Amino acid sequence: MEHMNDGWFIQKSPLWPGQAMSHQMEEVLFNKKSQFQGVMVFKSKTYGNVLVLDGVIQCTERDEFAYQEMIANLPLCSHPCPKKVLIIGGGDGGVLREVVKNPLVESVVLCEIDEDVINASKKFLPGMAKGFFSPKLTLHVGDGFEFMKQNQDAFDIIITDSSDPVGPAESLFKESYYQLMKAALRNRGILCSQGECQWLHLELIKEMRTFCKTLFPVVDYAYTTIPTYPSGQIGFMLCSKNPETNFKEPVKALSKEETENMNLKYYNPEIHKASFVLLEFARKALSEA
Ligand code: SPM
Repeated sequence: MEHMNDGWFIQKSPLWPGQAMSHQMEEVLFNKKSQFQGVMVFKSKTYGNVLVLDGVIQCTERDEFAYQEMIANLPLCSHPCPKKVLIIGGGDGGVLREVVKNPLVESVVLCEIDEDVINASKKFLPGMAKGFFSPKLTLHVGDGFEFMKQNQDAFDIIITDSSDPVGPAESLFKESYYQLMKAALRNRGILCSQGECQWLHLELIKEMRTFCKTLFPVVDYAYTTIPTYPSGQIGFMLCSKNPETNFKEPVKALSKEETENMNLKYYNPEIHKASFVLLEFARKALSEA
């Protein structure tokens, strides 16, 4: 309840010191301490239903597409044949919903550690959770590290849709996790991971980019804008095992018709290219990394 005051949800964390964003609440729909974290869904006044884990907004019905479409399509449209996809995390189902839209994708494994997130999302975020009903899906409730140890050289694409680097997701921002993803990827595989915010976490992004460059021949960083994440944006770390990958130029540029048929509201080939153009202070810092 520390994040709620007088009908407002206040997003405070040591990860963004000295700032806090608030959303007016209409009703708390779900609130439980799961085996791993606090899981809450509330109905907001202007952003629809909102999923909160350990006091931090994960997605809102109004702006979730800005994140889910980008973390899914940046890697998918950078790979010539993304047949087998693994999603680590992503228990709300939104990234899954985007991945299964791609006709080249034949199968998807979603590995989420917290079943309470999946169940709450199915009930209160049906627009995101509809991915769970795709015949392409194999759902694995369990630990991503353990899953990848058992599944090496298996995937064309690995997407890590995690919460922030505190609590259950902390290890997903470490080199040992990227080593495991590298081993779980096929020969020319690509990964895309939640990569935090240029305004808030530049040191962490630099550190990650530095160790990624020791593991992969191609590493790049892109971002999306999204009102309900602190400072209004979040980034993606992209790595490829294929030295010929150029993330900035989609190998598969979706036509206007495909964009419409896939019901995309944020991603298109121009946004794909533009998302790698960094703010000057970040470009400078990362080019030194
Ligand atoms: N499928 C949506 C899950 C979202 N995963 C990312 C959540 C990040 C929330 N914190 C953003 C803070 C940015 N510094």
